Amino acid sequence: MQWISPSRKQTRVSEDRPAAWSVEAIQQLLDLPFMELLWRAQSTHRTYWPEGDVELATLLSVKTGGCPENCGYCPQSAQFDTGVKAQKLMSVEEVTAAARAARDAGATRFCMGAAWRAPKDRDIEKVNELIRAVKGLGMQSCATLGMLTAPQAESLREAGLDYYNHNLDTAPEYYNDVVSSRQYQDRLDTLQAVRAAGISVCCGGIIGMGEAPVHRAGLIAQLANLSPYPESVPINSLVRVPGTPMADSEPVDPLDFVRIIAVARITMPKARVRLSAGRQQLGEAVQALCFMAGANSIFYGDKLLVTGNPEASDDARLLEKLGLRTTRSVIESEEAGC
Ligand code: SAM
Ligand code: DTB
Ligand code: SF4
Repeated sequence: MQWISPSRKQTRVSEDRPAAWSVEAIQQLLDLPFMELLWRAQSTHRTYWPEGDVELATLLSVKTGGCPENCGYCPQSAQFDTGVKAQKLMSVEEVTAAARAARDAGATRFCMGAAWRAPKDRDIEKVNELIRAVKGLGMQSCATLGMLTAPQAESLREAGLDYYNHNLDTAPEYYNDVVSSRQYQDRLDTLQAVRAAGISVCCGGIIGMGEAPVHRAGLIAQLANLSPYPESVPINSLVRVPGTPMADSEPVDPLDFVRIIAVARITMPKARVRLSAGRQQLGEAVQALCFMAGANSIFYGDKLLVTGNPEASDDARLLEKLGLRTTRSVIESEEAGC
């Protein structure tokens, strides 16, 4: 069974938004009184996502650590001493077992992450086998492997890849404070190759890296102005990992984080907005506000790539407490004709 019923298929739209979102317009939304902002975001959410379901996506680091890039937030960069042990690409058997366990625990999407700057063509061949294995289990597949060439993106698409995750992370003006081993344009080029290959785009960013409010608005403007905007938008709160240059960053004000989710929902109404890294620090009440603000996807499973995530059983309990249904349960009731 495929966990995508016809009514859940993502339609790509660009017409339900202004021609371009200015950073000022986004900043004005972010500065609204909190209740006004939440009301607007929840109204948009109800209009575009009447089922109100929450997608469960499970992450697996299929190739860990030893990355030559210097992204200041990342525990997997070889340039920082974070204690992460480098591991080579996992086998098809190992990945299949993990994907099957994720599916059996309720996930509908399986996301494979690799700590590469850019994969080699022979790496793509191996990842294609992993994609075919995940697709064989009836799950949506997602991969995040670093920069891609156009032929590599096409090869991934031919293997059945549904989504490619490649984050812009922050506003262009703040990017050089985050990473110096690549340029913002490199990210945009890969996103373009992914789009051209017909793969759905998963693209978001990180809040809490010392950026100013205008940079947060700038990130959302960049995402919302992609044409079309991404089908999935992961919003991460920085996980401050000892040994990374950003380990001592000021923690994000939780209500400011909720505001970012709300503005992502308003500006990209048809996207799955994913409440991503950093949920362990948010607590249940703030996560509930994020769902109110329009988050409708989470990473599900006790690990992100190398850092922790809430236990699946705690997430299941939270969704139950809030009366929120998972995408899987909505699809199953549709199929049963309920
Ligand atoms: N190497 C590939 C790349 O950079 O595109 C894929 C893996 S990379 C770990 C995927 C994304 O994870 C990054 O773009 C970043 O947004 C997010 N990420 C990494 N470390 C993080 C952290 N400490 N806190 C929050 N998000 C993080
Ligand atoms: C995304 O936006 N967040 C995920 C996923 N895409 C690949 C990664 C979060 C990583 C958090 C730190 C870690 O565990 O490495
Ligand atoms: Fe490498 Fe990706 Fe980590 Fe940057 S975010 S250091 S590219 S694994």
